[in-house]
Amino acid sequence: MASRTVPLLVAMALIASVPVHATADPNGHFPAVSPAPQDIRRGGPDVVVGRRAELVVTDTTDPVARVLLDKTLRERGVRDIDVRAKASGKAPLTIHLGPLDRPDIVAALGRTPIPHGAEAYALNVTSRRVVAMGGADAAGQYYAVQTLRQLFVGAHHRWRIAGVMVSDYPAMPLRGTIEGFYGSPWTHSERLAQLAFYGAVKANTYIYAPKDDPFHRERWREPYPQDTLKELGELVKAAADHHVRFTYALSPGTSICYSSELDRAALTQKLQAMYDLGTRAFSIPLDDISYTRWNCQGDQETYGAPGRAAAARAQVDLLNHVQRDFVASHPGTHPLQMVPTEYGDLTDTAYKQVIRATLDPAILVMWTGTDVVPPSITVDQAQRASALFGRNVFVWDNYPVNDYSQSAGRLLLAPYDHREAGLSRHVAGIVSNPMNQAAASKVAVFTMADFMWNDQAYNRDASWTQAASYLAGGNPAGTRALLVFFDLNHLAPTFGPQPWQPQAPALRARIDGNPDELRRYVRQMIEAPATIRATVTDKAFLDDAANWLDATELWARAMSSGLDTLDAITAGDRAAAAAARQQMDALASAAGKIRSVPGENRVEGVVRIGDGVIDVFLDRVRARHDEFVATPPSGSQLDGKDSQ
Ligand code: LTM
Repeated sequence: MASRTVPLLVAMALIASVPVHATADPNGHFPAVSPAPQDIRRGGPDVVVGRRAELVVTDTTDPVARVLLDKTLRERGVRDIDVRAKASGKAPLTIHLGPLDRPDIVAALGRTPIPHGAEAYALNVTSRRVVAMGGADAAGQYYAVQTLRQLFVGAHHRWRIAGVMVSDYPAMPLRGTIEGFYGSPWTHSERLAQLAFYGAVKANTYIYAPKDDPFHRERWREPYPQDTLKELGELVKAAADHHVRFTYALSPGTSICYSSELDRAALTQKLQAMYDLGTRAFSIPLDDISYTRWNCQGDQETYGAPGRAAAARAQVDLLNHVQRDFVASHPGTHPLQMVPTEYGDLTDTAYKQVIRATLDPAILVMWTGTDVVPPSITVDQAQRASALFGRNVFVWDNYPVNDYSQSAGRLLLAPYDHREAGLSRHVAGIVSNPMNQAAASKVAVFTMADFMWNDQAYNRDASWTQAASYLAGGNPAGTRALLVFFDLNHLAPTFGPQPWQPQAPALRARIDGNPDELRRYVRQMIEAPATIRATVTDKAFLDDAANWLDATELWARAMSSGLDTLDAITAGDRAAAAAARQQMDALASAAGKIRSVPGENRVEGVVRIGDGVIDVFLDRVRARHDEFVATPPSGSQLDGKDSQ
């Protein structure tokens, strides 16, 4: 075996040194990979995938990555997978998976630039039908396979792997979501599906912090019932299976007595129960609580009269205690995270001064931006926030969350935007706070994960298209239909009157443009719901979006009748104009009656689709028609038509 292996390694090193075509491939001659890798370039021709493959793995191979690789190959028609510790040199396709420094992987990576740092990986597809995937750690190996999954081109039974070299690593250490909204918490199966999705988009963090889980906030002292604990244990395990860090958050601020030994013990007991399930990351959110009153007389005696500085002293006491006496004494536990009570501004206050000066430097501090729902986050703002809290802040980004009144009746499906490239240098990471609707949140979270991995390369439209393609399983018609649907749900509100993302920009551009083009687009809107239902296999997404899909079709048909009305007016056909107008009004009235699904949107209401654009267009048609009706027919009337 050894005598065969050495020449193979030499041969592979030679292949790698053969000069190849371009460096980066600006023409996109290989599939788009999301999140965009730091460095991807064509290294040689595509490699054909047949029924047989050899997998070179050792005990240094990440088991989770290996399972994913096996699944990937089988999905692409590979039936016969030969697993070995050393390559035979005879297989039609050989795949090496393991650490970046394993000799066979080093050799097969050839000229591929070797990345460094946590979660980094390199991947090389060589013309000798060898694929090398090496990770800086177990997560890196897993991410290499997640990239490989996107490199298959062709179709059923005729698959190829694009001949590329990839050298990749995340820009931010912490990337993912915080289930931190008000309203009905996600279900167990929704959470399991989310964890798999995070793995696919290379997000490594899920923070469990549902405001309306009573055991998380209002009844924080009480242990979880056994069946809930069992489910939490399953989540911890599922997270690990996707290289996601399950982070348990306990939010005691509504009732805690900071100076009470009993309360501190209750808090650490609750964390201990989660540690025993395998949790190795913890957070103490202290957002949305009053800090101008104490919950007990003891705090008044220990910290003085209530106020910002006193609140910060009490919180720091508790948090430093948890970091020192729980986190530091529990092997494998990551530094504690916290959400300050002042989480959404850049004002230096007595509260922030105490946090900055006395909070254990190991503890991560979250920050939502310059507001609760900020319209933008700049590098300068992040730098200032990091200076105020004395450490790089961890961004809790309130997008696409829809638990507040301005988002009543909405799905927020716009791509991540107005977050400045370069943030990765000044923040510890970003997590999305998603919608009550877990599956529909995938659209925004997909694009956010793109930004978190590689903020410098982030392109909102490209990422949005990739998100649509992901949901449509690569189906082009499904992807197009989803983009039309997303556009009608593009509006992202703030707490103020001005939304931070505009509504339906693509439709608005067509309304302002060529009428024929608008007709074609309205037809696409009418057809989009049926196409989406036929192509998107994620049933949970279809359920989340059901009422919005129904509303889309009705509003689109109303627009179509509106266009008919305008055409009839142009033709001077009074009867046809009246009939089309009547139909338009009936359809708009039916569309305007569709409401959000009870129990889903925290703030329920009429489903809003393309509002401010469709309704404005229909009003314009009404005004035009009213004017037409009020104008006496010119000349004689023939067959109910005005003379022209
Ligand atoms: O944003 C933070 C830190 N806390 C709460 C969230 O729980 C809530 O989901 C968002 C949006 O309403 N606003 C908050 O203040």
